[in-house]
Parts: sequence; C-alpha cells; structure tokens
Amino acid sequence: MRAFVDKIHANRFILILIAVIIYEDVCFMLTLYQFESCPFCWKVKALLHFSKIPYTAIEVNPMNSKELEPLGLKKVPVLVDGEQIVTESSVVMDYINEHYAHLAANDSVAEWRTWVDASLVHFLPPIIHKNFSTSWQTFGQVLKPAGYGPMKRTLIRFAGALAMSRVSIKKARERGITDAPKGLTEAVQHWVTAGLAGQAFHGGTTPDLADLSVFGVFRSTDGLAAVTLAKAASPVFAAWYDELKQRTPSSAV
Ligand SMILES: N[C@@H](CCC(=O)N[C@@H](CS)C(=O)NCC(=O)O)C(=O)O
Repeated sequence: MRAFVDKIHANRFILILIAVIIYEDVCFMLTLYQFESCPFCWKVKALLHFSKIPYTAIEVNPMNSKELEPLGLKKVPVLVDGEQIVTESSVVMDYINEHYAHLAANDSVAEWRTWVDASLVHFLPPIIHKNFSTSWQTFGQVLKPAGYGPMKRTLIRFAGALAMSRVSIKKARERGITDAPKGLTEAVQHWVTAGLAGQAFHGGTTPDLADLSVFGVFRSTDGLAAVTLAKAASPVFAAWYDELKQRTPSSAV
C-alpha cells in the first residue's frame, strides 16, 4: 500500500514538472514581429534558426503595420521577450545572443556586422525591385509563406511592387549606388576574400554573428536575382550560402 501511495506521489510530481515546463514554453516564448521580405528580420531569424531557439513569428502587414500599433512601433523586426520589447535588428541579435545563443564575438565580428547594415544591405533592393515586373516577381515569392489570403496577397503584392520599384533605385542613388549588380558582386568578393579568408566560415569551423548577419540579408531574397548573382560571382560564396541554409532550418513554432 505504502509503495502504491509513493508511486502516485512520484507520478504527480512528474506531471507537475511537465506542466511547468509546458507553461514556461508557451508563456515565455519569444515573439518576433517581422515582414517575410525584410533583410533585417532575416538577420535575427538566421540567429534564432541556427541556435534552434523556438519563437512565434507575427507577420506584420507591410501596408499599415497595424500589428505593431499596440506596441507603438512602426518598424520590424521587433522582439518581445516577456516584458522586454527589443527593436533594431543588431540590438535584437545582441539581446538574443546574450540571453540565449551565446555565440562568441570579437572586433572583427562587430566590424562585419556594421558593414552589413551600412553597406551590403543597400545593394539588394535596387536589384530585386529594379522595375515593376521584377518587383512583382519578388513580392510573389516573398509573400508566399506570409499566410495571407489570395485577395490580400494580391493587393499587397501590387501596392508593394508599385512602391518599391519607384523607391528602391531612387534610394540607392541617394546612397551613391549607381550600378547595384556591380556593387553587390564587389561586396560578395570582399566578403569571400576578407571575411571568409579561406575558412569555411568567418567564425572558422562554425558560423558566428558575422556569418549569420551576411547570410540573413541574402536569405531574405533566397531564390531571387540578388542571390543568383552573388552565387554566380563566387563559387566559394555559393558553397558557404548553401551550407548556412542547411544549418538554419526554421525554429518558428
Ligand atoms: N535599422 C533598422 C531597420 C529596420 C527597417 O528598416 N525595417 C523595415 C522593413 S525591412 C520597416 O519596418 N519598414 C517599415 C517602415 O519604415 O514603416 C533595423 O536594423 O532593424
């Protein structure tokens, strides 16, 4: 009888433990507000996916960002971790790294991450939105996983292609980018020569935050002209990109 009562107590303890673990997983899950097409969001996702950190993704409507209204914010990515609301992709990556991923960082990582935000990221929009037709194709692809119904998707696709094909080249020119494909090719060569420098990854045998930042920006346009161009420019880049893609399956739940 005593043994039976002990067994029930032991089982009750295990059940409570399981309930607490499930509760913690559900209630303390990270939430990422994002656009599927946003390179800054993909930098964050590259880190979450590589480190296998579960999170809930909330796709923000790029036409009105209404999902962000309760937070009083306008831009993605936004990470919510319990009471903490973190904005700016690089700050979000630092937050995730400090609390969850714990990848090593050094001065070189910091320099490459700055290069990604200040330079690399600006070569992509004028390529993938170079005219209405290219931009229409781009939105067709990037909106697929966003989960919109057909009407909403077509509306966002049309409005997005109209706006982006007008804005991207103008913005690139303001930044001094007159030949985006040439600029991107040079950027890829710079990354391969000075960033990877003969190693599998900038981080050596394993990717670091520099790898994940460069990869994230390209990953936002996977299958589109910018990635095709970059891969054609360098087989080393192509192998590095494919390896990272394989190592970063989605950890969104
Ligand atoms: N510096 C910011 C840039 C974020 C950003 O520009 N996000 C764009 C999407 S790629 C956005 O939310 N745009 C909406 C808007 O400006 O209203 C970061 O690194 O997070």
